[in-house]
Amino acid sequence: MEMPVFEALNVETLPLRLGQNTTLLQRLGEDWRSWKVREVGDGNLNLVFIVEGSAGSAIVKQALPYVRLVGESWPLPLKRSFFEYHALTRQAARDPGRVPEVFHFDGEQAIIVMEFLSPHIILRRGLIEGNQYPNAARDLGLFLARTLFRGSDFSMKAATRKADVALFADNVELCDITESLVFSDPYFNAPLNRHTAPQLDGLVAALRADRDLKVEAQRLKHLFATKAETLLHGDLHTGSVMVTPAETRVIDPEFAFYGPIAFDVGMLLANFWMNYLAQQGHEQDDNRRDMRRYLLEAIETIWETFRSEFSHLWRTERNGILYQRALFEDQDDSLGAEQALDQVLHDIWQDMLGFAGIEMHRRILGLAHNADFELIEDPDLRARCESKALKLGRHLACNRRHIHSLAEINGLVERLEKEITL
Ligand code: SR1
Ligand code: MG
Repeated sequence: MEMPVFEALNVETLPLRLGQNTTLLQRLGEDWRSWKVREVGDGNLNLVFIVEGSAGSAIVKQALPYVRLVGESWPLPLKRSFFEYHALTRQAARDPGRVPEVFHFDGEQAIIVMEFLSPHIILRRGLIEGNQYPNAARDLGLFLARTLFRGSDFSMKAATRKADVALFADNVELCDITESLVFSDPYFNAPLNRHTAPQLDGLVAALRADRDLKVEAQRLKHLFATKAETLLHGDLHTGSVMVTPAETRVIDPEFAFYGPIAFDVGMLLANFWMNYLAQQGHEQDDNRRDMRRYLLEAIETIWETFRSEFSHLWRTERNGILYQRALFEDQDDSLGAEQALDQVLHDIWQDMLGFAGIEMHRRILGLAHNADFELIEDPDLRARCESKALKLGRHLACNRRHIHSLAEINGLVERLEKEITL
């Protein structure tokens, strides 16, 4: 049998190509010729279409065989769509209602058809505009705890988890992006790097010459590559979250693979800290004092919710091969289980701070920058904001074993924000 050839969709061909799919016809309406199609993808990798019919709407996401941000010179396999689909199904089971519902998956054409979230917007965009989302931090803390705990050996049957580790181990190329772009490229003059120049040149040179920082970045890469602890989202920044004032949904888990719990937590918190340090570049007549307070509180809420939900799951759903009840609760030693929980959370805390620091560096020094800083037009002002995040990132990565509370970090963040010099 001949293999169907991959073909990228466009707004004209999409109805013709998907108009025979019964699931879609049910969702969107039978008259596929009148579907309205818009391409809205602004991410680094894929095509994303909104399709509206007489009966409803859907998102059609298609992977391209290359990195959209860079072009065909950087090939990237279509199978990332398969991993995204499988991650979405697992996340939906582990934290119901938090990810878009999947309507249809076509592995050969790398297409996922899923729920169109409306009127949701990308959280990063909303935060840049100075909007507050009262439920987002708690929802994200719950998502982290539930997906990361329930995808681990604390909870899963060993055979199921090992099969899943094997399945996601094939997401090699997307892991390679993270391994290079996050953990290594920022710390040397890699070809695709860029930063705000010349303003940041001195600081960038100092960071690249910083032996302690380079060693910490590599220790964190070592952890990322070898600690297959749980099924990660793998790219959980504020651009992977969609919100309304009431609702929070997590999208885009194509980087999913088995790695350290602390990675998703650290990456997410880093993006809140970066948004905080970018606020100065976005405030105009509006004073962003309340917004800054909201962001620091959101960081505390994410972490505290994560801790408390993780602890709850530890006490109620710890049925995997690790820290078995037979050794603790069943021997009337609940205190032992609590002591072990403290140790596990302590390790996550220290590693999460490190991953957060490295994530801040790569968004300012590497290939993939974030809109929080990029949308600040004045390069001097942008560089002032970025330099604060670079310093914070270095502190978190190198001193994480001596940092004991978020209050301590948030105090430092407030002092940094008030600094005037570069
Ligand atoms: C080449 S891909 C660059 C970045 O975009 C994705 O969203 C990930 O964050 C990746 O590191
Ligand atoms: Mg993405």
